[in-house]
Amino acid sequence: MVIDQQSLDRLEAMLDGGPKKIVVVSHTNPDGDAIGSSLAWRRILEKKGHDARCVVPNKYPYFLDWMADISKVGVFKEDTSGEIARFIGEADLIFCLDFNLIGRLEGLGSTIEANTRAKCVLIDHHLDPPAGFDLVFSYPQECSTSYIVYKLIERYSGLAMLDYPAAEALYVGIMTDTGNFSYSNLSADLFRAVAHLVEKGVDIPFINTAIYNGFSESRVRLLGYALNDNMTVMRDYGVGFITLRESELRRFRFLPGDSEGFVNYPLSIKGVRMSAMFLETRQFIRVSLRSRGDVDVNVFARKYFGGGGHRNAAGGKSFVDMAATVEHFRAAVREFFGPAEDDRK
Ligand SMILES: [Mn+2]
Repeated sequence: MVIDQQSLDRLEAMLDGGPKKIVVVSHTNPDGDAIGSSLAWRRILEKKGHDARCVVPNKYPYFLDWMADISKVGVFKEDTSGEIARFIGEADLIFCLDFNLIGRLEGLGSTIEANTRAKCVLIDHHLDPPAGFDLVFSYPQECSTSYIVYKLIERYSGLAMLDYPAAEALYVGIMTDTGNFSYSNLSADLFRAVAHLVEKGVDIPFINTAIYNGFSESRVRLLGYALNDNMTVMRDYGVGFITLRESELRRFRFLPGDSEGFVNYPLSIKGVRMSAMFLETRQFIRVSLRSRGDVDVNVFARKYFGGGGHRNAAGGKSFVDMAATVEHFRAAVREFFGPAEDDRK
């Protein structure tokens, strides 16, 4: 990927002329890429002399707790003092990382929109066309926002400014968003970037253990339960899905992030090319979708669940109960893939 000179010039113009108040915002239910890209970009902005803060709508998953600077990430939902809203109100610049619709940030979104003075810059790799930004760095073909931030740092400040904690944060984002380097959007240049992060001291076995072997016992038991009791495989379509109701989540003392990665398990079954997970929350059912090859779950998520994302990883919401959601999904699968072999006769 190449960042064009004109956008870079505009970014530099926005950041020039003395220290600025800057907010680095990422999406609801922040994942490794959201947090990793934000922490790294904030560090660069700070090194450039700016007063920069990371803010997310709700709490990040506990398996990221070990990351440098993470305790300084502002969680908008948990801030009863209004301090985060004040900081956003005073900000000169707002960077939006790893999502492209401010409307999806719920309460945090309206707080951002209330600040009409701040310029909004997007850095993202989701497919939906971005709207309402003053400057856009959107590269939907790239594996992660963290990789885009790496390329941006390379051009904007130079990689000498990338210190160990920032390199580690970017590695976490790239690793988690590529399924530990197993998805289809990997390039030789991405591995050159990763090689550079390793040169900066990134300790891969340590990070792997921290992210993938840092779960609670109840999370592992919930996974076993979800797969054994709550997974359905629609063999004729090569589709598998998992349901998790609120009562079940309570039984396993569910914490945000606990279901991270569950949706990938049906895809590990031979012949399954699309998987879904339905996670019940108080307000709606969160729908996660994954696929292999050219099965486009971005299209599926848009068409049937009012969402979107990437070709092989997308999400949406359902506002009816679990039984109705599953029925809607089954019908959607039949329509999306056409009649199965058995139905054809
Ligand atoms: Mn991402």
